Amino acid sequence: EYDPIKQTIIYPPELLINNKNYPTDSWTNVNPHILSRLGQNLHRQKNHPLYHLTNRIRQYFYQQKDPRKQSPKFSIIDNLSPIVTVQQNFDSICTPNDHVSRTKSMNYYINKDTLFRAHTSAHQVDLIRSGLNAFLCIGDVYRRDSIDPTHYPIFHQCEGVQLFNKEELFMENRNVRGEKDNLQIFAPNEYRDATKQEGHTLEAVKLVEASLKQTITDLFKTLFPNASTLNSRWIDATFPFTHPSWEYEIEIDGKWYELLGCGIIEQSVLENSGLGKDYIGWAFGLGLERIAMIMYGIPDIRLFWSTDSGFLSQFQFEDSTRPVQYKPVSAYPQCINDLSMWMNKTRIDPLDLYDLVRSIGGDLIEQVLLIDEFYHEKKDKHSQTYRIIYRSMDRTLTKNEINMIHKDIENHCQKQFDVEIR
Ligand code: FA5
Ligand code: MG
Repeated sequence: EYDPIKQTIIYPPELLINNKNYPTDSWTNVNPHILSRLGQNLHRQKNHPLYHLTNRIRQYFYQQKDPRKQSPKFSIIDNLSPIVTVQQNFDSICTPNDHVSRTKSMNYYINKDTLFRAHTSAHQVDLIRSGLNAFLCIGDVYRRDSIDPTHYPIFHQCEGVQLFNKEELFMENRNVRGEKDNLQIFAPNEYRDATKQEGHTLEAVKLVEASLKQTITDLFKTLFPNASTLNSRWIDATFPFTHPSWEYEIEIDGKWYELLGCGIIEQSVLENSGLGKDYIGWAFGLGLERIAMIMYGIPDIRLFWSTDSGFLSQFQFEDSTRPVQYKPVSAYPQCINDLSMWMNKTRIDPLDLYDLVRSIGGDLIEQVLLIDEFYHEKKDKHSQTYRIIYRSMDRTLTKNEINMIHKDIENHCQKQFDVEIR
């Protein structure tokens, strides 16, 4: 319910979301648009661009094996609920109580204790605590943010975390006599400055930083075939849960795009996970839409939510490594008409039908799909149903205009193929 005077939504005492009741309070600010998008899981929807992109990221990390076990090093988690606690989203990763990122104006709260996760970092501590030393966590995240072609209130992130103990970090390092160096992750009386946290040795931090940056630059080399011709840069950044921290940007047509945030995990975050004594690690958070927009040339972030077949059909393929460049579809509405036929003699080759439809409908035909085909024993006849999707690039077609073209196509089919229109 909307209160036109206060211009706010009036909430009932409880909200039922995903079969669970949540009490509302003065923090509640979720809206019907957000709730209506719940559970779509675009990243797990087959043939969606975000599905192809996450497949490619999975493949890249899957190749990295644990040297002792020869099994993949990284676990991949993509099905955690986006409804999290304030503890998970902020406290667990050491976000100060007065930090701006907690405000109502930046997040979608269900109530003062519960919100739609603002980032996949909300799951870092739980996943580390569950025993994972290297993982990806993929999911939808929610933010009240500016509205423009690259920002949308729901987008997708891929979190990456890798932890190292002393053996793993310094494995390769030996001195001139072939003995293992006595290198340490932690040292007492160390200081915090721009390059490292207090308690960490500089050599440990530099190795973790190198691993992080190498992992990310190699990932983008596999995602962007032209990576070597793209300019990229590391920008110093700040996050409450990493130090030092960076953002990674790439330049396209003279504009810089921020693709991710990352850094050396704050030791207090690892302490919250129960591993603070032995491990050091890196973490990153990729913005998946940003990467997919560049990879596929998708000009507007709203398109990821499109159910328009002109958009989705461009991503209908099995091999996620296939290079695709998105071709803009018209802004005018589609009109869908089906064509069902009994074939008196031989089955129609769909390619012949496509030709015929195209020759009559011209550029008003956006797509033709063979959506049903069977053979009827008793009638001894083939049946086919085609879905014809009409759309003009430059105007809204009238129903009447389309019916005339469709009728024309039916007449030509009867003449050319010896069929009965059903
Ligand atoms: C974060 O969300 C941190 N959790 C990332 C991180 C993880 C840092 C682990 C350190 C360690 P940030 O708010 O910058 O950071 O978002 C990360 C990425 O998400 C951005 O680089 C951008 O690619 C993408 N992004 C951010 N806001 C939006 C938005 N409104 N729409 C689309 N993409 C966005
Ligand atoms: Mg950022």
